[in-house]
Formats: sequence, C-alpha cells, structure tokens
Amino acid sequence: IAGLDTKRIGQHVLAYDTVVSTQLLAHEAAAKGMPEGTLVIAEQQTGGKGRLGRAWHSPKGTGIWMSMIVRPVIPIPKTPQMTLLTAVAVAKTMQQETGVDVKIKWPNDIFIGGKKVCGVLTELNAEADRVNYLVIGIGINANTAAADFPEELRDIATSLAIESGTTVDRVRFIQQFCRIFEAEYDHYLRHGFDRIKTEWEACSYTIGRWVTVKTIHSELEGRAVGLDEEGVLIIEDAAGARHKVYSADVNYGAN
Ligand code: BT5
Repeated sequence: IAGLDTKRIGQHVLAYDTVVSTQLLAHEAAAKGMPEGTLVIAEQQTGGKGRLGRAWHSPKGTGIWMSMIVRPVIPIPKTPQMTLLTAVAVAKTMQQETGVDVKIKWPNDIFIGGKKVCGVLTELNAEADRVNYLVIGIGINANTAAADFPEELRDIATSLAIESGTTVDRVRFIQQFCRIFEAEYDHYLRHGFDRIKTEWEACSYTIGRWVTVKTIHSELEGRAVGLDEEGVLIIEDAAGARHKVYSADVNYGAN
C-alpha cells in the first residue's frame, strides 16, 4: 500500500481479484517465509471461511476480505489475545473512519446496532510448542448494500455503508487499520495484555449480559462479568460461582 508509514504491518501486500480464501493463501505465503505484517487481500472469495467450518459470505467489491501474517513471540495459550487485539484495532478504525458506534461480541465479532459487520478468524501454526506464525483473517462488510446480503443474513448482518450512510474508501480504511493495529501490537509485545483488556471491555457487547455458553462438553448460563488478565471470559452463574470460558459459542439471553 503506497505511502503507508508503518514499520511492518501492511508493508507487503498480496492483492488478488478472486480467491477461494485469503486464509489459505496467507498460510502458503507464511510457509514461504513472507514477513510479519504481510497482508493477503481479495476482492472476492468463493470459499470464505468462518470458524468451526462455517462459511463467510464475501461478494465482489463490497467488502474488505484480508488475512494478516503475524509472528508474535508469545506462549501458545496466549494466542487468543491476538483475536481480541485485532477486534479492538478494527473497532477503533471503524469508529475513527465512520463515527459509528461499534461493539465487540466475545470473542471475534464486531456488531453495529445488534448486527454483525465484521468477523475475525485466527489460525495458529505452531512448531514444537512455540508459535511459528498466526494468520488473522478479517472480514469487514464495508460497502455491502442491504439487498446484497443473502436471505439468511438479512436480519443478522450489516455494513459500514448501511450504518454510516457513506461509502467507505477501502484502501484508506486498510491503511488506517494497519497504523492502529501496529500501535496496539507493539504496545502489547512490550507491555502485555492490560491495555487491550481495558479497551476491549470498554467496547464490549458481551460484558454485563446474561449469556448461555455451549462448549463441546457442557452448557453454562450466567452473567459475563469481564476478562481475566489472560483474556479469558469470566461468567458468574446464578449461584455466584465464577467460571472461565476459553473458547465456545456464546448465545445471548434476554435479561
Ligand atoms: C467469523 O466466523 O466471523 C470469521 C469470519 C472471518 C472472515 C475472513 S474474510 C478474510 C479471511 N478469509 C477467510 O476465508 N476468512 C477470513 P464465525 O464466527 O464462525 O461466523 C460465521 C457466521 O457469520 C456464519 O455462519 C453466518 O451466520 C455469519 N456470516 C457469514 N458471512 C457474513 C457476512 N458477510 N457478514 C455478517 N455475517 C456473516
């Protein structure tokens, strides 16, 4: 991206028209040794991926579909913090560039007015118990029109253009994201997770809500009260007992 004044993030960009998934290409690029901060961006994905085998709708020309290679020297159990960091950086960029009020839903969704505008997908490549690299996928509905969402997404998805009433300059948005992400990331590598935790909680949709958490083994109901110092979600059940939730699907109840 010409003229981008970052040190690493966005300094190498692989831009494509149509791909199956930018995640796959980013894994290939990382395996070939492309440096930290490399972005793989596409106009359209035919097999965009969500978590747990779900699909990500990625129509041509309306969104920001990109995957970023990072190589943080952190223990593997801390890698979910990178998803939270990314969500904070995306939320800040959205707020700065469009002025809309965004909320982060644990762990990886960004919402505007109760509808999903962005999803983050973090994939780990580890070697001998240490992080080799992460591919962080970011899907942002930038200029998607309401009518362009397929039937099943109409009530649950939105875009920056729909919410702000203006067309988003995608290149400018990506540049701004690179700056904000790099600043957060550098701070995180030097000083740890505290600042992200505070910023994440400040724009969280999840904290304070009554939620049902489904894991592979069990189901848990309670109020989401915060993140612990590692970035793990803490749920307080009706009896007042606290539980840590590492990775699961969170559904939101009425109260
Ligand atoms: C996510 O998964 O939210 C992560 C999405 C990551 C997409 C990026 S795009 C660049 C990179 N390359 C890829 O192939 N992927 C990454 P999850 O939390 O599992 O949410 C998936 C669910 O969101 C689907 O089951 C739908 O209900 C909904 N969904 C699908 N497409 C959507 C869209 N464009 N906008 C809003 N919601 C969508």
